[in-house]
Amino acid sequence: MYGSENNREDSERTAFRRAEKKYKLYYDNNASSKNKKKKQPKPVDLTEVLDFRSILECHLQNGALPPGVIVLHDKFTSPVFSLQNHPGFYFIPGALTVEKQCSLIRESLVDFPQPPNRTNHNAMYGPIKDVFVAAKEGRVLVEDNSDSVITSSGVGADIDHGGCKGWVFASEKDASLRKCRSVSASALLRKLRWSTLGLQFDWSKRNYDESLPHNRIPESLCELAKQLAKPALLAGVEFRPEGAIVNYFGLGDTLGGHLDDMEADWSKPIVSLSLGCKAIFLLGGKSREDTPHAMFLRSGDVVLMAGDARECFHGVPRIFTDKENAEIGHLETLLTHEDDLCFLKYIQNSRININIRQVF
Ligand SMILES: O=C(O)CCC(=O)C(=O)O
Repeated sequence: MYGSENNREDSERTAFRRAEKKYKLYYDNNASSKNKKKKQPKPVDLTEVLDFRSILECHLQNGALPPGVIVLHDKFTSPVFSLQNHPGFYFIPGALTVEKQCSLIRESLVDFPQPPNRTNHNAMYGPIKDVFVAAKEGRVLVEDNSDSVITSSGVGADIDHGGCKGWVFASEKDASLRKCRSVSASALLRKLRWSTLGLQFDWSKRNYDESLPHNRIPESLCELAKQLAKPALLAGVEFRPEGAIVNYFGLGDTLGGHLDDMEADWSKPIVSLSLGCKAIFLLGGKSREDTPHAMFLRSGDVVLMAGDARECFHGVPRIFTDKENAEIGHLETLLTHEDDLCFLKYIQNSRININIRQVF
């Protein structure tokens, strides 16, 4: 009782926390559902959530804009919006083509979590290669504590060390024969929360660790980010993508209010790409006491945060994975090839965010 009272106070202490709580997914225990087994999400009031897609449609039709919303560039690939009281914040609805969204989804699942890029699984298992493929093949990650050489016949015949020493992927059959700790690749994929590209971010020290092995950000992503960063840059100023964080969200996952303040030059934007299920993004002020604006982020939307906006708290309290609200029909019509069905299955319940930064 004491604990729950305390938690309630804590969760309602600041305006930002109150907004997070308002939009977060809660289940309705008392819902009079015919199917008692299926948990019902509590209804949430979305009337105050800014919808830049409808704002874009109205603006294209008759030039109208809701109070507080401004247009910064009409001549970019699509109009770039901002908020009157948030200099340095840019919203480009539908900036990514459907083809680009699909290729970024594939890369985010297959290529971006590959070593030397780090993921949230590194702390527990060390570097793991090919999690997505292993999940597709129904493989299991097992702790390899035997000294014996693994041969292609006996137990462990189907073992793939995949660059990781202590833990290795095995077939389900081999995993069951080995009496050691194991976790299915599909569980690892479900629990994948982040991967880092380019310069590796050390979450425990909250800084970039240049001593960690890393590859450069893939060229195509680099070029895309440079192009998208333009509305936030003065003419002739260059944006150098040096690090990126890929966030993976499943049902009920949230990203708490935070600042991205570990980069040297805050005049350079963070270029943030949304893929998959629709989300609610909160953009607050420089204090957690400032009431945040809530807005929908859909697959293909791009947000830039530069200058003053770099000092503003922001977070993602909600993703929508139900068919009606996820709004990923355009992905469903493109990811129909047999080879793409595994990506479709993942993204139907998930959201991916790629945010690209200049570090120095
Ligand atoms: O998921 C998003 O859209 C925001 C991500 C973000 O704020 C971050 O990684 O710092």
